[in-house]
Amino acid sequence: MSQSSEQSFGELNKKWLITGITGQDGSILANYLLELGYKYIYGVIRRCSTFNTKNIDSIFDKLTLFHGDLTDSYSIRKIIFDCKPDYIVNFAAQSHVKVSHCLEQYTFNTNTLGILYILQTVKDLGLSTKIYQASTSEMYGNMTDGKLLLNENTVMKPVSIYGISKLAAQQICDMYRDAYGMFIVSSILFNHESSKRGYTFVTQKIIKYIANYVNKKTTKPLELGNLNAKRDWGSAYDYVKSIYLMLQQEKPTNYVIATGKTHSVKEFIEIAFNLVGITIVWSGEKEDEIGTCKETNKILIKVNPKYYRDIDIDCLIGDSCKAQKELNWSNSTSFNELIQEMLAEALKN
Ligand code: NAP
Ligand code: G4F
Repeated sequence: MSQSSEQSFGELNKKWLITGITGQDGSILANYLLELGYKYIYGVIRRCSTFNTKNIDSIFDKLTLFHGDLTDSYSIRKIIFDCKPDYIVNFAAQSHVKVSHCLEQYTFNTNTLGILYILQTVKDLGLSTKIYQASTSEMYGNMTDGKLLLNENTVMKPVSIYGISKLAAQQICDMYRDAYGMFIVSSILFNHESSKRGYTFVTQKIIKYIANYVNKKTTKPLELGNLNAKRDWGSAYDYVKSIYLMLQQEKPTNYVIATGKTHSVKEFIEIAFNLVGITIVWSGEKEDEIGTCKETNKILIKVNPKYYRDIDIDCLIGDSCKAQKELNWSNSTSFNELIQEMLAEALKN
């Protein structure tokens, strides 16, 4: 066996522990690691009264799953003690921004204290585990109107409980890295989507509606909140690859992962409907704004203020130059391609 094949054989025997493996990113990362040839992939799943494994059903037999919860420090300690992983990827989170204002304490317990339990355990056990923390563009708050691209050095002023909980988590990670020399990477992920995205996030909510409308499963309009918010939307498949690369570097540091382009919720709607031959015409203002089908005059989009946020971010757009340079990572899916992929998948079901 050559030295490099021995090295890659050694690497592929390393153990990965993924929290949040049933979510969008966790399930995509688990699939990607299997494709790369890794054998030991462990995941943390929560006890649920209904099935929550839809995203990992196709690879269920190739994974080792542990019941655990980031709010239960003992369960996290025990899982890490039993697995002694080479990598921990912490995707588990109460990841819904609007819900974070209803579940403030729970959001902190999961998103902030959860990673703290992981770090404490790895440190106490003296493991040399490489740790990844999923940070978010929500940490910036309203720092740009679209002209300034947000990067690793931009000042952050989060406006949601979710954003604040994640900023505190990132600061804890930075402190552990500086104080104890641990390999800890946080990446500031801008919005990223796929067909595995939860249905309460705006992109998948729109896509699911269009698929149902086309398949004649609904005739009612789609109700949404802030149609003018702008987000930097990328593909979860591209973003998960960047996370793998960050963990293969010699030195840990934080990275922004973004496409560098921003689009409004309205633009997403227009493009997605266009793909099924419908042109949306907007009229009215604020709560009275509606989107009508040009071809039939039927109202397809309505605003329902119940989906408004107590405070929202108007615009997000990121600068991933550092990741492009140091990781040789690049975004490979355009906004239109992302919408096409999500819609094609939804129309199959
Ligand atoms: P997601 O689909 O909402 O998945 C969240 C995962 O966390 C699910 O597996 C969920 O389990 C699990 N989880 C929630 N609370 C938990 C708890 N208390 N203990 C253990 N597990 C728990 O999120 P995602 O889109 O994959 O995002 C992955 C990570 O990246 C999250 O940390 C998110 O905050 C962050 N992030 C995402 C984006 C994005 O655009 N997707 C952008 C920036 C940052 P159940 O399946 O049982 O609910
Ligand atoms: O799809 P969203 O819920 O994503 P949001 O709030 O940007 O959060 C996502 O991205 C973050 C990265 O910046 C992640 F950290 C976080 O975990 C999550 O993955 O909402 C996007 C925009 C918002 O401005 C919202 O007000 O869409 C607007 N919107 C309009 N109508 C709606 C709706 N959002 C949702 N969820 N549902 C609506 O009916």
